[in-house]
Amino acid sequence: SASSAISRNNEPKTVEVNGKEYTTDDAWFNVPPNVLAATSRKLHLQKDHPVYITRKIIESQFPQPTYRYHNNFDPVVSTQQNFDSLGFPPDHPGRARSDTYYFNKDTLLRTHTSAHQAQTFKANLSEGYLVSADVYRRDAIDRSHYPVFHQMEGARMWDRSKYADGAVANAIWADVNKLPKHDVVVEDPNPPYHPERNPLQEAHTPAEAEAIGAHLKRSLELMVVEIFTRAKTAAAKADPDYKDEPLRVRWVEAYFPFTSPSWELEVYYAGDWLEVLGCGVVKHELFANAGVPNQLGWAFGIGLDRIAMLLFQIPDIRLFWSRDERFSSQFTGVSDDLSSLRRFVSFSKYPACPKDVSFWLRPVSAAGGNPRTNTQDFHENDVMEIVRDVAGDRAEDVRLVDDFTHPKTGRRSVCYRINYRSLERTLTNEETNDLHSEVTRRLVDRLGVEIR
Ligand code: FA5
Ligand code: MG
Repeated sequence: SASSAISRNNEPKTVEVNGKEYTTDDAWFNVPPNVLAATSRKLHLQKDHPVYITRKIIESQFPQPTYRYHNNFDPVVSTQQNFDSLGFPPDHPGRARSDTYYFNKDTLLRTHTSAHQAQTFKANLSEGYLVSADVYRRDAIDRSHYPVFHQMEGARMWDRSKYADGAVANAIWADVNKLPKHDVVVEDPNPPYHPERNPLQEAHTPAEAEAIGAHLKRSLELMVVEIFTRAKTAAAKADPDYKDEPLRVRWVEAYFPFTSPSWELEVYYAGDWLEVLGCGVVKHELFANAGVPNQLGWAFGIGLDRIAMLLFQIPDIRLFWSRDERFSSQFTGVSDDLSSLRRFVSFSKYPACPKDVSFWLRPVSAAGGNPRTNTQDFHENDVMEIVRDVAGDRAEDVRLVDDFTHPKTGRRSVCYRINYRSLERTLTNEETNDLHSEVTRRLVDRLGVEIR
């Protein structure tokens, strides 16, 4: 459970998360109560929750004991774990307070499950692992983004010292050939590595990088095929006229500071390519720093909530947090009998109440105030955060609907449309008006903007 001791100036001085206390620091602490409260939910551990079911299905594709499962790592980690150990440069934007929830300068809510790579490599308990966990990001508000979501990290390692010189690549290929085949057409125009865009590491021979990449891609394709086969079966059960659209999957090159080469896997869904995971060949430095310099292998990180949305056709990511029986009852028993998996049937939504707020940003020249709110440094996440803080789950989405720069004065004004809607009840006019006035008040107070 999460709680905080409130001091006189209304800023918590210590915060408790899952039974541990953290000292906050005024300059860095930026975790609102609703996000703090989410640390106790652990949806990936709640039997029959869609995130739990999705975890179980993916785990079934990465069997024990080759893969060891870790589902209880604490969400509070150090900047060392979340960033430094993974080679994030000191000025990486992900470290900014606008993107990450901090307790103090050195302590934060993990933004990804990769925060646990170093410790898991170091423990070196198995050839592979899966880490499932809640992760936290200050992000946009819409149907597919929520400040708390769940990731699963997977990794598979081989120990070079167990093989004769140069033979590890053959051993990895032998493991590739043990994997089942699938018949989905995968678009993959990418070379196994590319000197500029996606370089081979010095520590690897071309044959090693190719073998690791092949094992990685085949393993993840099999996982996606499994998910989508189950999703199709579930959809066909719900709708006898269901048209079976062939699964389309593609690999695109990517960049992560801790893997090279790196890729993302995208799935064609509802008329668009949807990114479902990032992955790559683990950088040698991570293994060397973890005291296991003979290891080589791959890692991936997948968004469980997004996969669960696809699997069950769940239209809004906030529904995962609902305690409404009409939601939870639809998944009862599925964990123990995956063949009973059905697509989600939407229940009627309560009415939405959109409200606009328009404001001028401070001119760049203006002295004082919060420098982040001048025309140049304005950061949309600060608006999102205020809305989330005030309205919590009662804000369905926030969209920029107008962005105007005055031709003479150069002053910029923006207009955001906030859609208020509860998943649990009809909001009264009075309540929505109160929420909106509080949002407006905080925009002025905290960001120093001028309401139009
Ligand atoms: C990462 O977080 C990397 N740690 C992944 C990784 C692991 C790469 C190991 C290499 C090796 P990224 O920020 O792209 O990457 O997030 C990974 C996945 O999490 C995305 O593909 C997406 O499925 C999911 N995800 C990211 N942001 C959100 C969000 N706001 N809401 C829901 N899902 C999200
Ligand atoms: Mg990504």
